[in-house]
Amino acid sequence: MASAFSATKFAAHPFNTISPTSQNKPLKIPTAASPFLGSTRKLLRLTSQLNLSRRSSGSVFAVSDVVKEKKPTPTPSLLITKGEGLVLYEDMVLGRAFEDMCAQMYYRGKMFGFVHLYNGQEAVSTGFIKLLKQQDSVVSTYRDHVHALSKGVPARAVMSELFGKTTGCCRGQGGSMHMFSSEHNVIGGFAFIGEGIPVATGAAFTSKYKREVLKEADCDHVTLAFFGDGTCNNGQFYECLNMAALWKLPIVFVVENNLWAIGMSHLRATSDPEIYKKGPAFGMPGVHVDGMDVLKVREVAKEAIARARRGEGPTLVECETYRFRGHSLADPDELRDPAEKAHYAARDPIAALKKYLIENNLSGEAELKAIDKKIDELLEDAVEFADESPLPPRSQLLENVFADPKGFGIGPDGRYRCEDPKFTEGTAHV
Ligand SMILES: Cc1ncc(C[n+]2csc(CCOP(=O)(O)OP(=O)(O)O)c2C)c(N)n1
Ligand SMILES: [Mg+2]
Repeated sequence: MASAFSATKFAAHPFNTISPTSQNKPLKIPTAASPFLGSTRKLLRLTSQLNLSRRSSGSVFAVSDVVKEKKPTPTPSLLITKGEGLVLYEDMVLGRAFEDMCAQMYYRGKMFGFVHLYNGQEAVSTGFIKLLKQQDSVVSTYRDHVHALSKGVPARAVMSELFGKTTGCCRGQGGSMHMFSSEHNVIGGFAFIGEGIPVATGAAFTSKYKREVLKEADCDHVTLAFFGDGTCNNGQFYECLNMAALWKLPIVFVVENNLWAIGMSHLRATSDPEIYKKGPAFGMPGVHVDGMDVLKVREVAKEAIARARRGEGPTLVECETYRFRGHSLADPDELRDPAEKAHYAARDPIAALKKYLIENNLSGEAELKAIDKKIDELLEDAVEFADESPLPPRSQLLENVFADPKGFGIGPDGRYRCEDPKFTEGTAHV
């Protein structure tokens, strides 16, 4: 197997940083001052630092690298089997099509509040989460639908949650930014940036505690914490890196660096934009990977997850990615440079994997089209199911809001106080 990412190299030294080689040309960042970017000097420094094609230390192949280097016949050195390739393809198509359907439903007034889509970033979710076991945990952000889908939460349950229906994975009480499923160990989408990182750190601590203190020898669960570039300027990120490294927790911090935090350029907001370098500062490996290439992401994820499972501690992985839509569906997306958008559109992770599968005779147009069709049907069904599902009863409003069932939410008669007419009149004695 043409790997990749030798495990020994990865784990050799906790202060290692590993960079990918890539044929992808780095984004040409404009040198003229722009109202949305930082100083030209800083940009020039970054352009030269991020010149991926000049990075040394061979390690992870890009889809395009492999396609270029290999003959179009399957060989034992391919990075994936046919079965694995189809799983990755189906998951990414599901993520993309689900989000496109969300946009349609949002504009038809079926969803409320902010809805943040994941289009363009699929290789990160798929590349990582498809390697997990059911008992491993995922912690997300407000951009969480696709993480939940990759982890196995049914499309019906995610769509119904978005519609605010009782059949949703949080019975309609969470909505777009709060996907949760204890069955699938999706332990939350979080609307406040950085808020999920301590929760993920706690989950990883639980796994370690079970294994080492409670002597549950088979507890080797790993937690993945997903969050964005903007979130890495938040204090909780640093506190948790410290704790995770100190206690060697089984966690992978996955930064989805899509270059923007709403309308704030990453380059303008961060003193050192190369986020992966912050790992070694805390004594854990930091890895940069092309997040538009699912095979590269998967190779990096494999080793980071295995390292955590072996009890060797956390890893910080920075995935360079891009969102193909605005920050949320309320964002007209007028700030970003069309040239930048075109640069990343040309690196669409689904198109790249499709090309790889076909050129290596792992699949063909007809087989992939059949997957696309299956996903379309699945989503039609999810929308129909969500639409027909009932809304939660009014009494569910205060459920899970108060820890003490005899507290504010429930009156002495055992009924919800909101059902007491005096409550809505504002005359109830609480
Ligand atoms: C604690 C906190 N401060 C501010 C916000 C407002 N806010 C919402 S999204 C966002 C940008 C986050 O960017 P990034 O981490 O790069 O994630 P992306 O949206 O790009 O996936 C901010 C500042 C928030 N949600 N929480
Ligand atoms: Mg971002």
